[in-house]
Amino acid sequence: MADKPTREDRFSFGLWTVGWRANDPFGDATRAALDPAEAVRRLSELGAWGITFHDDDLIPFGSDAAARDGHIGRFKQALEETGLVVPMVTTNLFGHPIFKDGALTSNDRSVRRFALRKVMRNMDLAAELGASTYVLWGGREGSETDAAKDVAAALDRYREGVDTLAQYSIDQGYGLRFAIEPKPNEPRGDILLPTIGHVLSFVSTLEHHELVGVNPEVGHEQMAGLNFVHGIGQALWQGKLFHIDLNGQKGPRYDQDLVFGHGDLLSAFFLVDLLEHGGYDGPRHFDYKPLRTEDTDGVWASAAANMRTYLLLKERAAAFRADPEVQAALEASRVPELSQPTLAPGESVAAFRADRTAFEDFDVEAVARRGYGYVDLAQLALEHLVGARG
Ligand SMILES: [Mn+2]
Repeated sequence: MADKPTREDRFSFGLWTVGWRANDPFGDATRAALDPAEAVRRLSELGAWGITFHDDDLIPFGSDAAARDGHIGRFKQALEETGLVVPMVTTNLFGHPIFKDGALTSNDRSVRRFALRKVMRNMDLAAELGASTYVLWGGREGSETDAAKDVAAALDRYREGVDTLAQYSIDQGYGLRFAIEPKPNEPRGDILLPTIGHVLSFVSTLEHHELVGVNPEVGHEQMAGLNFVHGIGQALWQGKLFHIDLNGQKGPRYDQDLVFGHGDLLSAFFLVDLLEHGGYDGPRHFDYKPLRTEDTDGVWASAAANMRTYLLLKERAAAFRADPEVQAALEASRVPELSQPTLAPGESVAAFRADRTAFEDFDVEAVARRGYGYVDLAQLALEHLVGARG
């Protein structure tokens, strides 16, 4: 069985996750407010490594300077006591009515200017607390009717906004990297930069593109019917997986934010396998919501469940990789062969065209008849996942 989580596992949680009071569009809060310092202490006891927050999670919107200093001071004291770190910070650009038409892409220019200043103020705090990643989730950047938003102009403003923030980090020497979080819808009817692919493409147009990557969330891609593991595979391939939001989701529906693995377990298994063996060394950040049915004890049980599930899947993925039967099945399925370039080293296009074995003399029918054995491979993975094999 998996060990207890330690700081080396680099598990982090949003303050808004364990602190969610469980108010939803149909009902009131079911839990009392959680003191951020208490969140730090409890997460530390459970073996977490880091805590993240939106400005308004820590400092209620509209707090005066004295109240703001008090909130930050108590939080910092808890961090010092526990040794918990703040690897990532983000901005709430969606809660207050001022952002009802978006922030960086609001049609109202004064709202865009206010939003940029709100982010910059929180970047100052992020740098002070030693954060290295700044997440941008544009939850209100979008529309409900296509009449309302000039998408090209909105993307111009989005780009201007991210370029301005990146320049601010450079000028201040903050060394922050930015991670844009895609989501297809909710709270807006349609959100700009809805998927990992949209973000990766957008980032390539930025002035400081090297400082900007993606923060994909399991449920957000699945809401769009997409394969999260493939999305993460491409983000890693492009060197753009700057951060990740782990949670659970049961297919295309509202954003469930379930405990990691409490949605599509098989996908969670392959995701952990990819993160552990695919070269990702960033935080394992949980962005989930404790079920509305749970009391305070249930909140901490759910936080522990996220980490335990990850560690169990990590253990299962390692056993899968180490199993000689799996290695033979991978060979039989030609999985390693995909890493072999299609052309030979130094082979010219002319030489390739002259190779009759590639085309004219190629036994198309024989190769077409050959099975790939992927079902065996999938079953081996499933058996490791459920603990039926070593
Ligand atoms: Mn979500």
